[in-house]
Amino acid sequence: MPSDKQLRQMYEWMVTARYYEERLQEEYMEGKEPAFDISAGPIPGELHLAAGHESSAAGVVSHLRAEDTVTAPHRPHHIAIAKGVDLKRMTAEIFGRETGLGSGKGGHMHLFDPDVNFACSGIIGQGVPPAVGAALAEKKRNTDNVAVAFLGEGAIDQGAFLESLNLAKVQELPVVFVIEDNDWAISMPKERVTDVADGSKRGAGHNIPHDRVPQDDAVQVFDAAREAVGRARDDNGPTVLEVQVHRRMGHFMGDAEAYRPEEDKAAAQMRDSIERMEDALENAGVAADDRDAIRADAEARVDEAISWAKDQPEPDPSAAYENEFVNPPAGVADTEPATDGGER
Ligand SMILES: Cc1ncc(C[n+]2csc(CCOP(=O)(O)OP(=O)(O)O)c2C)c(N)n1
Ligand SMILES: [Mg+2]
Repeated sequence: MPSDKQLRQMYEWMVTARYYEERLQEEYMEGKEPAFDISAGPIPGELHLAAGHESSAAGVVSHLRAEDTVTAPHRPHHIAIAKGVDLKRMTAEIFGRETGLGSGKGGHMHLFDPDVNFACSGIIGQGVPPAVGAALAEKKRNTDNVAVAFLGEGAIDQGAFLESLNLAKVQELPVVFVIEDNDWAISMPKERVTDVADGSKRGAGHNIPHDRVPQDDAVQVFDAAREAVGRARDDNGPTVLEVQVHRRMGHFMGDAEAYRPEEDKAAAQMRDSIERMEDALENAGVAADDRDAIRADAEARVDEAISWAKDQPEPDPSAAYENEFVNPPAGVADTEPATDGGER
């Protein structure tokens, strides 16, 4: 059971993430309607929101420190916020600004903050092998730091995940795999791609301890994650932990979800993890005024980060070829980079 302080911290992360994404939605839709022009507005491109996933980040990251590594998927904001990623620079990145974490080139799916060892990627399952690599490095350095890879249930049949489980176990690495099961991979319901309802059982085939939290209750996640992270920190190897979360929105902003049964949409709205946290705080004797103050502080911080980010300069087009892995093909570097986003 978390302490009062930990409960407050979890609540703060959860309400920060929820409000942050509500504000991003408003900003994102600017200029995109009526025909949903995905390239228009201050946040062009896709935006995947994690409303309904907050409990998994809050419960797990409560047990982590800055030195621990976290990798996240394309729905990263709740995890990044809990891990302590700089909110202003993260927001500037989402708005494509020069002072963003990746100089405005990565966008919301590619946030990297080396100060708190956080990275995420739009490639499904991508973060899993690097988390295992980070765990291997920590083991070789003889630290007690751990790594956590968050992934969606849609990623657990990726070869990279299964290979990572094997290596993590055979080397007894300090890593926790956290599967956020929201029942959907874009428009694909889980039961159409796997016969295994409990994805944490992927661990069993590799002799890895595994657990599943059947509802998005941050306190239950906290308890399960204490064991999993503790096992890693005590050098007792990996764990697979699955958390039942809910996708309260479409896969991405603008997704009309024509494929999704109405009952499923309604079920995702029913018992919200943030309400559960409010009950937990109430039971722990944290007064409603205190909860309101936590929420108000979180909202002020988010509003400040968003207005700061919107004031930041856009990157100079001449920086487009900086920090690339390879030189541009012959002839490309001599041409002016396109500034209008159009075809060249
Ligand atoms: C390797 C790879 N294959 C396919 C995609 C396209 N894609 C983006 S999100 C997604 C579904 C992911 O589902 P899940 O892992 O359950 O995460 P969720 O979106 O539900 O949080 C897919 C297939 C991709 N980004 N990367
Ligand atoms: Mg999913």
